[in-house]
Amino acid sequence: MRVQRSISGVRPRRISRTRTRAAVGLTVAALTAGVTAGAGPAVAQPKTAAAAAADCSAAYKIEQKLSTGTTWRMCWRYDSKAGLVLENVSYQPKGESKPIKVLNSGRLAQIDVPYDDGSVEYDDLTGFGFAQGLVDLAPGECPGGTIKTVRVPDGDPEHPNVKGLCTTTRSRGHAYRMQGDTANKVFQTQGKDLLVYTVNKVGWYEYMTEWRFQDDGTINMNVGATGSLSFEDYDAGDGRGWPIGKGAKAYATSHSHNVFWRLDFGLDGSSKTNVEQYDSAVTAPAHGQQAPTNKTTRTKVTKELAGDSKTYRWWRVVSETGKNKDGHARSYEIVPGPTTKYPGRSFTRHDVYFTEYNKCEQFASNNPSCPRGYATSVDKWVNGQPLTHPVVWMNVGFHHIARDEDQQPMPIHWQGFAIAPRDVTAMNPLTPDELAWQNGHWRPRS
Ligand SMILES: [Cu+2]
Repeated sequence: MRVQRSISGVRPRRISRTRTRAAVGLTVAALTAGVTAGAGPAVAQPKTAAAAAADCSAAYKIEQKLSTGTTWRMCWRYDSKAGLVLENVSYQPKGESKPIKVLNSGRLAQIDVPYDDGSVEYDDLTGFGFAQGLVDLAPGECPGGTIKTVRVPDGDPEHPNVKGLCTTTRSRGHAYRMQGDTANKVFQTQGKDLLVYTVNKVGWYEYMTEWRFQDDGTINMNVGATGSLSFEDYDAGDGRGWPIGKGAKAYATSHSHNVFWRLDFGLDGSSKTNVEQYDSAVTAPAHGQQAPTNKTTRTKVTKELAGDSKTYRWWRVVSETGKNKDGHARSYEIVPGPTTKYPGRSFTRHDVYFTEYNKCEQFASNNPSCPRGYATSVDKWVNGQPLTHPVVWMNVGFHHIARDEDQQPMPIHWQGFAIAPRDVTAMNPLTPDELAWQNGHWRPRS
């Protein structure tokens, strides 16, 4: 059996998951001060486009120019509940003279883990010491990159500084390919990503929180669960688990991982953004038409919304002021990942929430940061307020029915989503110079 790192100190971190929840009371009590404190420096939220570049001291700055010419800049800090928080995230592809701000901040907002037999439900971020579970990364775990040291708030007094934050780059294969005019001319680029990740151990699970910043402006955020199945959460086979030992016994109880992210957009340096929802409807071909028609409609989301994904529906966050060189409003589109929506809790019943910014609203459930009497989950914060500074809460669920292959260690299983630029640049940010004239309704040169 694995040996758990021993923890001493005033705040007992859950060392392994048991069915008692003694740690919860203490952890919540420690948070009465309001908004959770981070280890990093206080980072002011720039209000102007001029302040788009990440502003923080060198130790808390991440700046990476990828070999394809795109630079990503951001500040990081470490929150006592949320763990890694990325702030003032900006993107500067090769054709842009200055950084284009994307996010004021991006971070996890909860990992809710209810077990199918109803025995237990873990709120890993707010109740089970997710942030304090940051682990040291072995040198080989950050190939080609650097491992930064993180001071963990309320962490293990004997091990307050953890070599826990990896920043590195990785190839992702073709960014594009296009045949040129002659047979041997090919325009192609191998895309490069900046990766930023931590590993947080909660009980028997280890969660990798990964942020992937592509050179084309896309940001992928994913949580990967690995480590071990929670062996305390086995049962004798009540029909709510899967046998993973010899014969029909040693049932691992099925459970869900409902992961929430909180994104505070600051497109082009302003928090004033508009949310739009798009829906498309296909109708049978009319007489004389060769194909069914498809009509896409835009609905402006002017008030707080609990949104549900469906086929042909998507959302984007649009800058009120920033435009690209074609004069189009800059925006980021939300690209959902696969999800299994868990209907068991009010806060997990929707795929995305858009709420008006409120500093105390930090966690999607069991939010400890607001005054007494304030609702504690994101669904309750959707109550018709006009959106002037929208905050995006994304809920991605995974129903984990264990399998034999989950032992041992458990193969990492990922869940997450992406945001992709839509009209942030006037063309593909990786367009080779030779093709830069091919914008809009161009004609081949004769
Ligand atoms: Cu699981």
